[in-house]
Amino acid sequence: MSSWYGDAPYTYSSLTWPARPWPPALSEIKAQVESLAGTSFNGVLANLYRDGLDSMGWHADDEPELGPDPVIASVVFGADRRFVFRRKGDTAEKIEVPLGNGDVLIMGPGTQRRWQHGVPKTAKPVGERINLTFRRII
Ligand SMILES: O=C(O)CCC(=O)C(=O)O
Ligand SMILES: [Mn+2]
Repeated sequence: MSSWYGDAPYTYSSLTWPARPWPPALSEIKAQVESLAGTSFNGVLANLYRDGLDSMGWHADDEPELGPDPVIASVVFGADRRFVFRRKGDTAEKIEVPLGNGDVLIMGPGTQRRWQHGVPKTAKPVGERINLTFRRII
């Protein structure tokens, strides 16, 4: 389950999300991740993983409206889930980044061009997880 907040519309997985005003809590988090990432964002995709069956398949956030080499900041709340990277050209090796409640992952230049990432399903009993990915629509 996802929703988009931002100054511009965003097309993601063939769906177009309209521009939507920033709730105060999200603009506060945005300001903090902007200072961590050293760049500015104008939208956030919020994802809710209700349990271990909710997942995110392999993908790169490389839509044209993010520009040629976007920086994306990801903030996690709630349950621990596996967050995994694999190279676009060599998918055998997986690199897992442990992300827990309150963690921030900055996916810097080159990440979306060269890597895919995803959050696999898990059979373990896990609670809800919310992920915020801050993006810049050009
Ligand atoms: O939930 C996550 O940690 C990743 C979400 C993600 O990759 C996305 O929204 O593009
Ligand atoms: Mn992504």
